[in-house]
Amino acid sequence: PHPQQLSAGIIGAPFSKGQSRDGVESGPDRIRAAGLLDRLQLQGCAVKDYGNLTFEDFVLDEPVRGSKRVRAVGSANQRLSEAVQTVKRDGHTAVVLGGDHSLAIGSIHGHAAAAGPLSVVWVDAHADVNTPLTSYTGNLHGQPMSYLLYELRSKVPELPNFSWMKPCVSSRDLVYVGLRDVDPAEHYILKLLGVKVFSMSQVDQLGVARVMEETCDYLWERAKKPIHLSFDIDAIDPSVAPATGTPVVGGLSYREGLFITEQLCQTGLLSAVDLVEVNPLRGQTEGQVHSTVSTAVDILLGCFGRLREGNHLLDYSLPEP
Ligand code: 6HN
Ligand code: MN
Ligand code: MN
Repeated sequence: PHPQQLSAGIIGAPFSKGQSRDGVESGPDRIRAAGLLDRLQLQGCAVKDYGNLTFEDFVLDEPVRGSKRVRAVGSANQRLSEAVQTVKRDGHTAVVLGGDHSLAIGSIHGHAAAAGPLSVVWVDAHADVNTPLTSYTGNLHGQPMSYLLYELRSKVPELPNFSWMKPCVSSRDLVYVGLRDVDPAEHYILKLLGVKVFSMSQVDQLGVARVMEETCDYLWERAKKPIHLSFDIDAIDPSVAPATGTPVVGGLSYREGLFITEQLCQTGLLSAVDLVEVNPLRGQTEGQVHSTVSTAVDILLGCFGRLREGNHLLDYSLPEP
C-alpha cells in the first residue's frame, strides 16, 4: 500500500517494570522527539497520537514464583490492551512505543481482541518465551510469548492481575526473526511446539530476502491474517542500536531491519507494530542514543510505506515552467 492509504494510531507506553534497568520508560518520548509523527505525515500517512498511557503503582509487588513486579505488569498490560482495542476500532494501524517487551502481552491481546486471529512476527535477539517457572532472571520482558500462546496455557501459573487475559496466538501463527540469545528452556519450547524460527544463522544462510519470503509463505499457508509485528530494537546489531537493556552482538544490520519492514508493509496486512526496548540511558554517548532512536524511527517509517528507492505523494505533479 501507498503511505497515503495508511493511518497510524500511536500509543506511548512508558513502562519499564518488565525488567530492571531504568530508562526504557523514556523510549516513547525520545522516539516522538526524533520526529516520528512529522515524518509519518510528510510521507503522506495519517497520524493520530493517543498520547502516553499512565500506569498504576504497586507498593507491594513481591515476586511471584520468582517473577518480578507481576502485579504492575499485569495491570499495565490490561490498560494497554484496552488502548490497542480503541486504536484498532478507530481504524488505524496500531503503533505501541515501548517501554519494555512485556508490553507485547497487552498489545497482542488487544490487537487480537479487536481484529481476531493474528499472525505474529517477532523480531528480536531473544525469544521472550520463558514461563515464570523457567525464567533465570524473573523479568517479565523475557516471558510475554509464553502467556500469549495457546499451547503453553497449562505451563503458565495463574498470576495476580493477569486474570483479564487469555492466550490468543497459535504457535503455528508465530515466526521469529533475528534470534541469537535463547535460553535452554526457551529452545526446548520452540522445538516442542515446532515454532518457525529464523535465527541469525538462517539470516546468514538464506539472506534476509529469502527469510521474509519464507516467513510470508509460512504464515499464509493457512490464511492471510492481520500481522502483528513485535520489533525489539535489540534485534538490530549493537553497533547500530546500542541503547537497549540486553544488547547481544551479531545482530541484524540496519539494512536487514529496514528490509523486514518494507516487506511486511508490502503485504498490506500489517495491522499493529510494537517498537520496544529503546533505552536512552543505556547509550554510552549521545551519538549511541541518537543512532538507536533514529533506527527505531526508520523502522517505523518502513512499516508505513517508506521505501529506500524513494516515495512521492499520490497527487504529485511536476511544476510547470
Ligand atoms: N527482551 N532470556 C532473558 C530473560 O531474562 O528471560 C532475556 C530476555 C530479554 C527480553 O529483550 O525483550
Ligand atoms: Mn530482546
Ligand atoms: Mn524482546
